[in-house]
Amino acid sequence: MNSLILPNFSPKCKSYVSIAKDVSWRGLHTKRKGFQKHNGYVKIVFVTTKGEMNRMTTHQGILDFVSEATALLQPTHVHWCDGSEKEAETLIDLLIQEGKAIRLNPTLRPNSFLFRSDPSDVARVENRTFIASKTKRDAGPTNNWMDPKELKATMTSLYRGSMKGRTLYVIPFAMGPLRSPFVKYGIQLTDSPYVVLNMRYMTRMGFEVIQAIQPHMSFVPCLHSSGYPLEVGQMDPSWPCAPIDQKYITHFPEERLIWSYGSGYGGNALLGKKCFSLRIASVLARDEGWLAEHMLIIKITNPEGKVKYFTGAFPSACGKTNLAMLISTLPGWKVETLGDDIAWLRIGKDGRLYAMNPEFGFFGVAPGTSEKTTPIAMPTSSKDTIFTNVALTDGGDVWWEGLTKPAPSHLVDWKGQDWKNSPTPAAHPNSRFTVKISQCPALASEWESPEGVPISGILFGGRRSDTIPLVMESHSWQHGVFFGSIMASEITAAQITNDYGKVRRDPFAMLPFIGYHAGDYFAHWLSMERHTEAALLPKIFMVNWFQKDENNQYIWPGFGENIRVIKWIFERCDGQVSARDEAIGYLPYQKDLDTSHLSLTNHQITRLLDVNPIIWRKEVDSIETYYQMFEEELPNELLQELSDLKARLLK
Ligand code: O2Y
Ligand code: MN
Repeated sequence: MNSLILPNFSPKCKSYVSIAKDVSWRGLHTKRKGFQKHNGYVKIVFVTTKGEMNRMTTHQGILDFVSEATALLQPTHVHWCDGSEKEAETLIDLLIQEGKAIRLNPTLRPNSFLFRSDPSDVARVENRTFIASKTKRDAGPTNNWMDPKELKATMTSLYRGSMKGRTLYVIPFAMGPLRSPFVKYGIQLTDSPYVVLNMRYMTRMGFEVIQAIQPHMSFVPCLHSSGYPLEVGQMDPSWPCAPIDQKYITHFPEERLIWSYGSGYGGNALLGKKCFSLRIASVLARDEGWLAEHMLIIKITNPEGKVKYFTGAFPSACGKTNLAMLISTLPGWKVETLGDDIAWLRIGKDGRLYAMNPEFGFFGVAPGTSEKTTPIAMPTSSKDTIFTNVALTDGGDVWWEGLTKPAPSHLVDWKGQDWKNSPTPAAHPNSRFTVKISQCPALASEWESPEGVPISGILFGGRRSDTIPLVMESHSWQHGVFFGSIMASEITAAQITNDYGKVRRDPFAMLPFIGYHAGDYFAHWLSMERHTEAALLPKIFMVNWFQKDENNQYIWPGFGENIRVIKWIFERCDGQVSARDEAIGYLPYQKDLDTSHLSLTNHQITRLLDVNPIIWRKEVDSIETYYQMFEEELPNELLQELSDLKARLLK
C-alpha cells in the first residue's frame, strides 16, 4: 500500500487532485482508494504493487537510487516526471496558487511566468561548490576540495528529512539528442517544482528519456534538495532555500555523482547544466577521450553558400550570447545558432572535431538583452518563457535594465517592491529567462544532428582594454592550447565582485567548471593532437572586441559588426587569406579585415591589430606568475610555448 500525503490539501485544490490522477495516467497503475485525515494532512490512499511501480522503468539502479533517497529525504510524496504539457500546467497552477509564481499577461507574453528568488539565492555560489575527488591533488588548484567521506557525512545529515512535507520529483533527463550515440543520461531528484519546469526547457526530460535508459546503461545520479523541510503547519516561503553556509554544490567525480543542497537557483539547482555537462562531463571526457567545454556553437554561411561551424569560449560579460545569436551586418553573411553555452567535442570517424550541444534550452541573462544588443533573444523569449528575478510592469509584462530607455515610470522590482526610477536596479543583474532552444528563430536546422557538426575553428575570447589584438590565430594546436590556458578578462562594473578593472585569468572560460586538476585538463587538450592528423583539427583563434583608446572609448564597434572578424576567421580556415606572422600569433593584414562602411580611421585599425612588445613582456611576466599555481602539473609544452613567446618578443 502506498500513500500520498498532501499538506494544506483542500478538496477544492484541483492541482493536487490532478497530480494524483496523473499517477495512474503515467502508467504507475495506482488506484485511488479514498481520502483519510492524517495529522492535519489529507492522505490520499493508493494501492500500488512494486511490480506495477516498475513499469515506469525496470532499471534497478534508478529504482534503488530513488528508493534510497526517498528513505533519507522523507518526502511526503514521490512524483515521477513524464515531461508532459499537462504535468507542467499542473505544476505551474500549483505554484501560482501557492503564490510562488506569477502568470504574465497572456496577450503580451503567452504561457510565461515570473519567479522571484530569495534575495540570498541569486547566482551560482563558487565558494560553496566542491569537487570531492578522493585526493585533494585531483581537484587541483582551481577547485574547492573536500574529502568525499567527510562531505557525504555532512550532507547526509543535512539531507535527512529535508523533504518533509514536500514532494520529491524524479526527473529523468538526457544531455544530447536521444538518438545521438553520445547522449548521456541523468536522474535528478528535487523538491523544487520550479527546477522541474526549468529542467523541462533546459534538457530533454521525461517519459521518453526514462524509456531510453536501458537496464545496462549508466546514468548520473543528481540529488537536489532546497534545504527547507516543512513541518506540519509551517509556512512555506515563496522561494525555499538554506542559509549560505549550509549550501553545498558538490561533485564526486570518481562516482560520477552530484549532490546539491540549499539553493534553488540556476547552475546550483539545474544540475544538467554546469554540474553535469561541464564538471562531471569534463571528467568523463578526460577518461573517454573527448572534450566537455563552456562554448557556444555557431554556423556561418558565406555569400557563396559555403558553410563552416565554429565554437567559442568566452568568460562572462564578453558578449557570448550576442555572438551565439549574431545578426550579421555584412550582406550575404549569415549566422545561425546551435548552442549558446556548452559544447561536447569529439573526433569523428573522418578525423575532424565534431561539436554537439548537450542542452535543450537557454538560461539567458536578462539585463542588457535588447533589440540593439541581442535582437534574436527578443522573439526567442516572447512566449513559453520562465523569467526569474526580472521586474514586472503594470501591464503584467517583464522589464530589465537595458531593455528600453527610459524605464517604465512604475515597476515592481525583483524583490516584489514598488519601483519608480529608484537608484537600485529593478531586475537583479543575474536575472534570467529560460526557454527551449527551438524557439530561437536563428536556430540552425542541424542543431540536433546526432554526430554533432564538424568544427573549422575555435574562438577564445576575453575583455581586455589592451594587450590582445582584435583577432589572432595560433601557430599550431599546441600554441592554441596555450591561448586557451592564458585566457583572461577584465572584471566589469556589472559583475558581482569588488575587483572592478582587474584582469582575472579564466582558462578556456572553464575556471569554475573543470571537474579535476586544471594541469591535467591542459594536458588532455594537448593530447587531442595525438588522436588525429594536425591538419584535421580546427584552427584556434583569440578575439578581443574590447580594446579601448586613450579616451577610454571602445575602438571596435562590436555587436553585429563582429561578423567582420568572423569573416576573416572563415577565410583563414578556407585558405583564402594570408596573415602576418607575429611573435604572438598570425594577425590579419589590414586589407583582409573588412572594415567597409565603418567609421574607423587607419590609426584605429592599426591599433586594433597592433602587437605592443612592451605590453606583451608585462603579459609574459603575468602569465609566468599565474602558471606557478599549477606547479609541477603544468604541461611542459605550455612552459615551452611561454619561453618561445618570450624569445620571439625579444627579437
Ligand atoms: O547564476 C547562475 O546560476 C547562472 S550561471 C550561467 C547560466 C547560463 C549560462 N552560463 C552561466 C555561467 O555562469 O557561465
Ligand atoms: Mn556559461
